[in-house]
Amino acid sequence: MLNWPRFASRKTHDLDGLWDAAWLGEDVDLDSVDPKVIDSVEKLPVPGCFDTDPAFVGRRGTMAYRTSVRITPGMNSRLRFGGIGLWARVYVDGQELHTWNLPYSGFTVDVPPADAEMRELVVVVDNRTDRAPLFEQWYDFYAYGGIYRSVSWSETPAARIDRVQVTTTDVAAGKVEARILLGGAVPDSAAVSTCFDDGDSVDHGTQAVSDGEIRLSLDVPKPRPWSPENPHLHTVTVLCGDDSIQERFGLRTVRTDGQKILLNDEPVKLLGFCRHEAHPQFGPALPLAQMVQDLQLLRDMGCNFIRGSHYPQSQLFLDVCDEMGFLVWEETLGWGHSAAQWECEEFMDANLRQARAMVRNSYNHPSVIMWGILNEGGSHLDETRPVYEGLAKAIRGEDASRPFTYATNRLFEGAGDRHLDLVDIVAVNTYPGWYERGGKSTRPLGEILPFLREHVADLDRLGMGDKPLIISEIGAGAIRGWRDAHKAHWTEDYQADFLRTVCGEIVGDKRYAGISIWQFCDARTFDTSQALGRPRAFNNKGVVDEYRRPKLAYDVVKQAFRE
Ligand code: ADA
Repeated sequence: MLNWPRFASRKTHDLDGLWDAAWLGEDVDLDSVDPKVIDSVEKLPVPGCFDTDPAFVGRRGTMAYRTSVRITPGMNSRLRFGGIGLWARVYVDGQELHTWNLPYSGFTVDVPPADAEMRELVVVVDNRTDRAPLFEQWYDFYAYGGIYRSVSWSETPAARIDRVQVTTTDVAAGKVEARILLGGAVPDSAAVSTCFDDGDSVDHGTQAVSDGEIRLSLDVPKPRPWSPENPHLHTVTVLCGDDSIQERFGLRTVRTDGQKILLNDEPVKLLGFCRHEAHPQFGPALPLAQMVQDLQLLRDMGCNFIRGSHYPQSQLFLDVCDEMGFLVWEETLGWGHSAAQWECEEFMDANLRQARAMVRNSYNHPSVIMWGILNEGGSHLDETRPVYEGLAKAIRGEDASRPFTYATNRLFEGAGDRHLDLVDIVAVNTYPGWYERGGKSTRPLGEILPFLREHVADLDRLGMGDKPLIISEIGAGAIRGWRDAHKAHWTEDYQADFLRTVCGEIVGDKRYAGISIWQFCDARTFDTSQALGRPRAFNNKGVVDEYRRPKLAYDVVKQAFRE
């Protein structure tokens, strides 16, 4: 189910469902796979993760998926994949068309026309971490394998509209800029008309195409702003040549002003959680019902904010956030990078491709209010400057309408964080009272407030005190059901006291523009490198467990946020 954009004039085939599948093994040479001789003995769901299925649980290796589709002979086509893990090669009728190695990122594949009506699609998927330059075994979340987001096949005209990016320039007056991105056989000029919601269509005559795009300034009739309290959405239908597209967007602006984040020119305090797209039985292939339930729980706790850690989000999830009025930080895939990665050209190239794809896929979601990169990267090192600078430039080049950030845990390291001049919003991950830092206090809870205050002082020292500050991670682990009068680490009691202390400081203090507590739900991680600090091979810092059953801290946060 890929909801937006919609292409009413195209024949689009939804390929979600049960596909044929074959496990090819753990040590497959991917270049020698012959898509024509795949002996499919299994059936697997798309979207789905093969390594959460009982038959293949925990396996690392190669799965081939196959389906077929009846299309109009002679038509150009375009496949849309919402996201795969970790690596995929796409074949149609035995012909290799595309290889993709960016997990979680949506991508498209152009399919040449053929005389046949029935077309066979084979997708070979591999979940070995060495296939994907942006995923490493040391990350603190499990690398799932499969086609874990929706797939569709649409028949396209030779000259097509790929997307229309809508940017709000004046909320009250309903003024927007529309950037019509064309693809295929791009003409020099094209007849364009637009229509908002279910209103009348406006003819814009013949427009010149420049660099594959047409830009228009448009007025939205009966404009209604989008906000968390009133998440009103508009649609725009654009006809251009023989193709048409309908995009959904919200009228809202977001910017920073000194230490504040402004939504529609009003200060907003971000209160929420970091959230993994994870479930023990589905991995990141969460059913819509689970996404909605997650958002209902977050809303019940009084949250308006989600940090989509640590990768590009499901488009379906963002659609629901648009409709339910959540504010989202979307970020590129990454976690605590190594020295070797900074020097690797493939790493930089993959980051750039991924950042651009993320912005292009999510541009029209009003819920997405900021872009992030490189969670806990080496931002204290001068040698990482080119990567941070390159990504900041690439993201701002794609979208100048949203603030840019990265989550740092390097305020203290060496001379401190070196790249905060690049961000619009400073975001700090910090774990006082959980991970030991020099045994400064006899009771770990006592470490929390001094450390938070030290972060604020650090920012002033680094000359960054006039930017908005978000505590982008802070949390404590708790095993659900583990209660103890000593309130030791891992009890629900300790986590509850911990988050009461944290929220007591941050919620009411204007210096903090927001908080995303680590984390919403317990999420699976690897049972290797992290094993001892991660009982059950889960990151247990959720205020609900992996099945969304609340811990004591749930009500603590609810009380603090709702006040
Ligand atoms: C880091 C990281 C999170 C998680 C957390 C923890 O800050 O960004 O993904 O691993 O630490 O639980 O320690």
